[in-house]
Amino acid sequence: PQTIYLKDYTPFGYIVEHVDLTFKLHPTATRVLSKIRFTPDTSTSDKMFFLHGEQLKLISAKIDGQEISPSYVEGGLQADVPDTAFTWEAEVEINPEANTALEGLYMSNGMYCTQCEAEGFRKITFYPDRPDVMSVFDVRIEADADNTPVMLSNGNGVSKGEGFATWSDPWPKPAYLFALVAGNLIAHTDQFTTKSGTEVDLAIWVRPGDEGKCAFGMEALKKSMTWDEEVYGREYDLDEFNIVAVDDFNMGAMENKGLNIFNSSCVLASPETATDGNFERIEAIIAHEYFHNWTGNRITCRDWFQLCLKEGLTVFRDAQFTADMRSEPVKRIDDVIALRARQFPEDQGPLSHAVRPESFQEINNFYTATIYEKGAEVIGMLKTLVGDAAYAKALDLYFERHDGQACTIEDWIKAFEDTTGRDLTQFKLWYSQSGTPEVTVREEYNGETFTLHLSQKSAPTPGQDEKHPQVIPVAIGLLNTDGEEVQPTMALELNKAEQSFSFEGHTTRPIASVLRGFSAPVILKQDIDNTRRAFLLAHDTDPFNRWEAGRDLARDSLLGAILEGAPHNAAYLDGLKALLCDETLDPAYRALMLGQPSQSELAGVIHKMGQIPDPAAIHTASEALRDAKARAFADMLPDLYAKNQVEGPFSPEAGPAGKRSLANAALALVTRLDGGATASQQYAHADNMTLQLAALSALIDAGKGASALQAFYDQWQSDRLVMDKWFSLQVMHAKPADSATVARTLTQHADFEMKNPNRFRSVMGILAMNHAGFHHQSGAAYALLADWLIKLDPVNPQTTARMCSAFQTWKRYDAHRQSLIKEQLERIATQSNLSRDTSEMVGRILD
Ligand code: B3K
Ligand code: ZN
Repeated sequence: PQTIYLKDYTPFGYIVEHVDLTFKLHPTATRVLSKIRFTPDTSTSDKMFFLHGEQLKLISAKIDGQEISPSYVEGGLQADVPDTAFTWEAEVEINPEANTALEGLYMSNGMYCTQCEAEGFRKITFYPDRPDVMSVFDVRIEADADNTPVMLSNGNGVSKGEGFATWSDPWPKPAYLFALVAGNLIAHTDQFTTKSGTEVDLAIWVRPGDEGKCAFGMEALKKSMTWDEEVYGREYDLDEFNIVAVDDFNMGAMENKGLNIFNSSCVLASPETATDGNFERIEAIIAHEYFHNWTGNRITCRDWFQLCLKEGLTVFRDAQFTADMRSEPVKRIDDVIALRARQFPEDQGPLSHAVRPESFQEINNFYTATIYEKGAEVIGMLKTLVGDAAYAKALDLYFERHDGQACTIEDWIKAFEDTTGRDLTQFKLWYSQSGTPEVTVREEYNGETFTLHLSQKSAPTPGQDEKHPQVIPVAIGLLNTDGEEVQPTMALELNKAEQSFSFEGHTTRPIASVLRGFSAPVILKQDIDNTRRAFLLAHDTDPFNRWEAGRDLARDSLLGAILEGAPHNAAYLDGLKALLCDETLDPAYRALMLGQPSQSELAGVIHKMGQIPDPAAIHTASEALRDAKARAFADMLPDLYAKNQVEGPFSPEAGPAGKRSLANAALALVTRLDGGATASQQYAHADNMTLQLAALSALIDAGKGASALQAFYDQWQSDRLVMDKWFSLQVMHAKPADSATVARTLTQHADFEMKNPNRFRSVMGILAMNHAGFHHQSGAAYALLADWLIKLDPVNPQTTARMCSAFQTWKRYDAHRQSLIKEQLERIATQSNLSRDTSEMVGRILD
């Protein structure tokens, strides 16, 4: 396969003035008629007329009304065209039903649906399918009125009648934002008035039967619209905003202009069927896609190397939104847990790449935690460095200067340089240098001056042997021994390999709280003992670092147990106990405090220490620490559980959700003591999915899940999203030696569907997340996953390629496991007709 390089960017030689599309929908033979007005772009020199096109049957092509015979080339066609404005017309035939890759126009349960980002539009018609080609689109859809009464596309509805509908989108957009949905759909509707007084019709379209699961998403949408007006001054810009829920979808959702398409798992929710975690995620994804209207759609990317321009910024914006709607510290902690779980392993293994990569084979492989989450961290650092007011000014300038354009990271950075007068050249290394920097802190005190000696170092990553010092905002605060702040939070700017920062006038030695709020995506190395950590756990005034102190204690306790067979750290358990009883603290925050580093995170830490992680030992120690907590907190757990029961009708708001999460965390520990008695009561009385699922998990862990699992199945077998949970839970909670067998058995279940990405992930994706099960020494799980990736690749390359990352950490493990994994990777690599997606991923992992 061909490698594409950032440095090779050249603009398209033509301007697309206008696009007219007519769709004659048919499940196996859809006709797409296009009429496109092109003008040569006099500012460019490249006058080769190339249109992308894949899997299209060309019926006819015309230029200015004259039939032509274009020449087919790899990935599209070329034609001789006039050197003045001309009209291109084509008719093509496509087969939506055969499209199991879920890219382009496809069918899901009888409904037509599109996914065009990144390069799916070329599977719909011949077009310059690149994000820097923007145009206005008029669309006419024709379909059988009985089966397909609803027909939607981007922009505003213009007309509709028996068997047709027309749409017009006045905002120039790249083809990746094109969308069409048609089928038998029902709308949950509402209205929103923008701050300048425009009425917007809102609708969430679902399959009949799902109408009752839209209300929460609609509220989230209205909150997002208000928030973007208030915080970023951004208003919505069309007369209508439509959201559609579709069951078969490769990712979470898609921000098509005026017509967002969602994986049904990311929009449909009711108290009975969705957990608190689902509600929070739905609210965040609705916000994320809505926010793209400005950061992504009005201002888009020049090329796919600039993907973080829209994704990093939009993730950052949705995180701000969630922090405002819910709890800021809880959101920050959740995000750091996710970053360490997903981005750190990526950045420290063979798939490591820069936030703005320099090359790729298949762009779909670069919708990664690095582009999204590290991309958002980079924006957070920029905001910390320039300050809130300058950030707001820079954003205003960015929107004003670049509205309607396809931009680069240079444009983004320039908006900050021009508002602040700062030179951000060194900061830009965050976009080009891959890997997770390590920041080491050493303290010095002479009776008056307290000094922090900071240094930074980055390990080599694929293609980048040498690293330069980056600009790292290290937020710190100083406490006295009573836990009072003697230096409020301030950001130190570390921009050299080594640097010292002194604080004068401290007649007693202050206690430093370093990297507050996780002010940079780095690994902090601080030589402090557990007494200091216990002090910070009890007293740190920064809620993130207070949580982090507990996390560090837990990690050390686990490492001691895993590597030296040491008993669990009593200071950790005592400190944690005091905190759990502290009713001045938010229950959601206390629930997070009860957590501990995941087994794969521990494996990563042990690997970084230069040792070989043993998944079985890590599992044993993790379970033992949970047992130790259950015993140490035995006297207070029933009370903690009882006090955090929520009375009254279900509300998914942060307050009650936090109480449920603390009660459920207590339940998991109580179950270790009472063998499942409390859990079976909770299961019997649960009237919402959060309580029902937590009880079911606890029962499975107690070895008493069989009848509840059957009851759950009987209750929910007709609800696809709940059934995904039923599949996941069994794999997630399978014992290490049983995991592969449990997963294999589930793939033989009548309700397992490999073609539905949610269902596939709920078994195979979860298997890869069951650390001790996946890495069981038998190698059974490696082989099972590889079997299924091989089966899925010809059906759905995107989802297959994404799941190959389960193997990305393979070099952490012992020679036996490495050879087992290598064998599977090589088996995948040598399949004939392997997709470009999967072959790139496997190639990079093996490299
Ligand atoms: N922009 C889409 C992701 C498209 C993925 C293409 N493989 C969703 C989002 O980030 O909002
Ligand atoms: Zn996005």
